[in-house]
Amino acid sequence: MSKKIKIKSASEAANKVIEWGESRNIETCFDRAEKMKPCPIGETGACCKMCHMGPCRLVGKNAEEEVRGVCGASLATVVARNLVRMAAGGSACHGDHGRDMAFTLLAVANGEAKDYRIKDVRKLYRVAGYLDIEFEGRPVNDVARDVATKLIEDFGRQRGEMNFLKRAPQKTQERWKKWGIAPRGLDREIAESLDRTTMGMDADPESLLNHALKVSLANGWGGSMISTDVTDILFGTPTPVKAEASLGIFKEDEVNVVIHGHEPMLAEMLVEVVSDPEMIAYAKSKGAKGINLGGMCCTANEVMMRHGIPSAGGLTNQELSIMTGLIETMVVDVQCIMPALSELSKKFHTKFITTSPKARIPGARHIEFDEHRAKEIAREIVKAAIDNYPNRKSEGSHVTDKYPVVAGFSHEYIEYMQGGKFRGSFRPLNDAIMAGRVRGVVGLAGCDNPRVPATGLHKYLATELIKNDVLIVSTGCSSVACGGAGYLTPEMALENAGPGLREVCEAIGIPPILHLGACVDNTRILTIASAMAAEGGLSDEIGGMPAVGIAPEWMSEKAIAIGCYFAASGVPVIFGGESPVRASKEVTRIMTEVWFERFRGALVFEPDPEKILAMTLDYIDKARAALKLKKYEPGKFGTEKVLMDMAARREIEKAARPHLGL
Ligand code: MSK
Repeated sequence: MSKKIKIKSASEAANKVIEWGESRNIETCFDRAEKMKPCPIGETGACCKMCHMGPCRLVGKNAEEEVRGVCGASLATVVARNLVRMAAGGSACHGDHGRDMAFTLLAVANGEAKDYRIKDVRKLYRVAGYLDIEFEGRPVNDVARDVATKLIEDFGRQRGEMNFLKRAPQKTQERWKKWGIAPRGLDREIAESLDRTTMGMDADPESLLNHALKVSLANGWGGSMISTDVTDILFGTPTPVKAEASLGIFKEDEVNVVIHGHEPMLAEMLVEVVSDPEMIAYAKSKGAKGINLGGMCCTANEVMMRHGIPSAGGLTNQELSIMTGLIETMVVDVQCIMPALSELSKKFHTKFITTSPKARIPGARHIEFDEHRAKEIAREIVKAAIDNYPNRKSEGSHVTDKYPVVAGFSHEYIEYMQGGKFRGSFRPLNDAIMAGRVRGVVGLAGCDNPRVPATGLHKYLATELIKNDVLIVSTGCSSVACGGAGYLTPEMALENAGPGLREVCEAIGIPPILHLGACVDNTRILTIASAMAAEGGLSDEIGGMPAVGIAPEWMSEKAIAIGCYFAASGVPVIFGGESPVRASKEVTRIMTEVWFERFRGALVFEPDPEKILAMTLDYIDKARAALKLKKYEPGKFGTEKVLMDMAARREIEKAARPHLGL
């Protein structure tokens, strides 16, 4: 790379493409981030545009209490209202994803979406159990219809509580009840968020922030959890799978199709269609050797977790992948799609296709997805890509960098890997934490961001945390960032993990960073934390565990909603970048001190990555001390049960099921 170019991404492959683009005056999000300075008032949460007496800029040298808008709203009120609206926006987006999944399950159960079938019946029964739906001896589709119907009803529930709340530890639920944040239906909490924050409504920052927690819980333990469960039911619960990541996944001699966004319904069909012999023959008739499907952002995570489809990257790689010049079609579903892709694709031969009525982009070709005709639509898209192959020009930055990845760690598999099908539990992990072999657990999540060297904070924190014997569970673009750096392999543990974590990873043959899925799959972390609480020996609720959530490069309202539902569930969460609530000391105090007192979680903003690391280890060590666990000392462990390796697990299964001749 030439010296004069400022590092924009922490990925070498990304920087090569950025440099190539700069030499041809092709603008990307990195250039726009440089040109577009954040609004200094809005960035701190101090701008109120809820009515037309303003917008009011609540700035000035006076004390916080004295700064008021035209209506007299205080700075704390305005900042809190803005946070509630962000949480509601994020909850609506991820929640709608869950709703779409539930409607697809209903269509499958009714025989109306014939290209799909239920792949994980065991998971369907497990979810039916949570919902008190009888499943023994009933036809699978009847159970699925009841499950889908009950889940869909939960979105619009007007009274009572959402069904999945009862999956949380009892003590965690009691805290929600005590502080009035156990959500009814997701739709009701979103409507109330908009209602409360309108001019002349709720002006009490504490009450407003309570509602930010409530609407976010409706997403975390409702919309997003429904998405994770239904996706597993329909497309299979992930188990470890090998894949590859980074911009070098594209093939020069094949038709390259990129699927980008979040929802996996179309992506699942594309996986089938690209390996259809008829389609491959058609691609060969156009001079290509085959069809190569790659993923982007969280749709990539969905199909990587279940099929080993490679990922080209996260948020900041979407434009760069088109700039490789190798993409025949980029097809998008919903969420995190930069409108810039439309104009950019015209500079290359790439066909840019939108598919959701909720995410139309001017200049794109629109082929609307409909789960009732899923395969037919997927075939139309792949055919359009093949037809475009002869139009490929030599123009583009053909990078070759790619890394091996091991993904596919569902919470069910994590339980299985700790004891096999018949003795699966979280006992070994809890024991390893109690003995100090594993210092604690961090959920590393969230977006990558062009305002920092993109993916760099994920990489820094991932390596430093595992050095400190912290097990990482990752999701979303954080997983993509780690995968694109070669961190999601068991070898990463051998080379970089502290001695205790290394031993644990070696015993079971896992990476020290477990890829749990897309950003809706943060709910898998809630399930794991609940299982650890139920297992005993640590905290008997999610709060108080030696566990922290980090989103060092977040940018989306969805991240705010996730941060809030983790805080309400009892997890201290640290976000990178400047705080969107920093205009108000009062709001900052409530989100850190008051939330910690009430729920044992918090949402803290800290731009300095070294401080994020120090705060994380401090939270973990304080939780260990409060639980009276052995003081963490690298290389010095207490005694605990040894984690079972693969051979030991097979032995147990063999003994339990001799007829299978395993
Ligand atoms: S895609 S919300 S940039 S994680 Fe889930 Fe990535 Fe953030 Fe979108």
